[in-house]
Amino acid sequence: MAAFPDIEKIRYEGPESRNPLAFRWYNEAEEVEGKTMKEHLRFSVVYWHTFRGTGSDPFGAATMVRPWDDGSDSVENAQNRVRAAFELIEKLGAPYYAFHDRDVAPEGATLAETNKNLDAVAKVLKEEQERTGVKLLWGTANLFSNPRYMHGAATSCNADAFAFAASQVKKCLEVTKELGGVNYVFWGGREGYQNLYNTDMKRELDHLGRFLHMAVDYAKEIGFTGQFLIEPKPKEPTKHQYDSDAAACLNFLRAYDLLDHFKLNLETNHATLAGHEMMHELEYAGMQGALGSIDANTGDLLLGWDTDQFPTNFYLTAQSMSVILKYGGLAPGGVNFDAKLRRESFEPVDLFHAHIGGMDAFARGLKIAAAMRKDGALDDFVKQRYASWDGGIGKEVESGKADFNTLEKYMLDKGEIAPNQSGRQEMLENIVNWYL
Ligand code: XUL
Ligand code: CO
Repeated sequence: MAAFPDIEKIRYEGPESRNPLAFRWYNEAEEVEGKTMKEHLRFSVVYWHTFRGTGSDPFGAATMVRPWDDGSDSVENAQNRVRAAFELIEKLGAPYYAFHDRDVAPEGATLAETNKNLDAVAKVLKEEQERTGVKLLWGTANLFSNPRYMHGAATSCNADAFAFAASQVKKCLEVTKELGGVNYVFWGGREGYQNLYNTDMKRELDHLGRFLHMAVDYAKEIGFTGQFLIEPKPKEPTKHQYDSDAAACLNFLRAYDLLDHFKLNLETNHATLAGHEMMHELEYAGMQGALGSIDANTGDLLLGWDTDQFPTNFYLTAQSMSVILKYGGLAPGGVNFDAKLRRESFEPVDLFHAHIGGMDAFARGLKIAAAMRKDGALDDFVKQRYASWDGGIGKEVESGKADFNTLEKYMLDKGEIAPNQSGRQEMLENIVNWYL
């Protein structure tokens, strides 16, 4: 039985369309900078919010109406849910999806039983992937929901929690490989702390380094060749998350000799919680060769937590896409909608409206970014702004020829610096608006 019987495949109808169940910008075959939109954007639907999100919050119970879900924790219900999920993903025309082990299959009484449940659901995931052609962008292990991880997983004070987490990641890597996943994500979950009075930070971070090396070794052992990604987030659930932002993650990876094996999965709302714009996080990762994938969503500037809303703001998506294009795209990563419906949007059709809006916002952002890049309006200004480094004393500094003695001599001779020029921020902000 169809889960969304009244909804047809979503089609591109162009910007003039007034059909809310059509794309106005996402035209998967349309070429931008020599690649199709589908190849650039590599959209992915998340299993956790989209198929396990109930709409409950600390003040009230579940609101979502999901006729295909019997509400039980049975393996059979989990398998039926997979069929509903692939119906939605296929009707949206999203080429990828992403999951946590515990979203797709229920935990059993023991680790062995849990692994068996996961295998039983993975079998249906594989069937549905083959039936629809939808692929797995990434898998990940949920190392935060179960109370055994109250003190963390790889950074727990309890060595058994580390061992359980390792077993869970081992199994999840096997399943991700079996399903042809092209990436594997580590979001820190409860890897962090609330208070240093009870925390040995050095020991916890050493353990996290060990844990990730074990994952790298195991991937090699089983021949999993997907890209490993770390997803930064500064707070929630713990007060101090170890992987707080792109810079902190890259420093950690460098300190523990893991840089060759990981890139970053950057999430918009996590960037804002860290006090950064998404553009900053993308640029920071990009310039270090570590831009892997994005979790596309948006926060609410009036609220200080991870609201995980669907992105609809062209300004934001244009900024993100301009950095992504600058660094050559996201593949094998993609644009993964780590976003959820408001609890008031409880009907199944709302899942379509949300994804259509997000996909259109990124498609429009891609076109805006490409148009700005084609005209070179910002690039030319930036190049010109740094022109003093292209020759003369600037070039001597960049090429390593100058030292403090030569610089002092240069300045003693010259007496004062060349006049500064305006940064023209307001003009550039206006120019960006030309393209919107
Ligand atoms: C949590 C978050 C996670 C990761 C995957 O804020 O973003 O869903 O994306 O574990
Ligand atoms: Co995320």
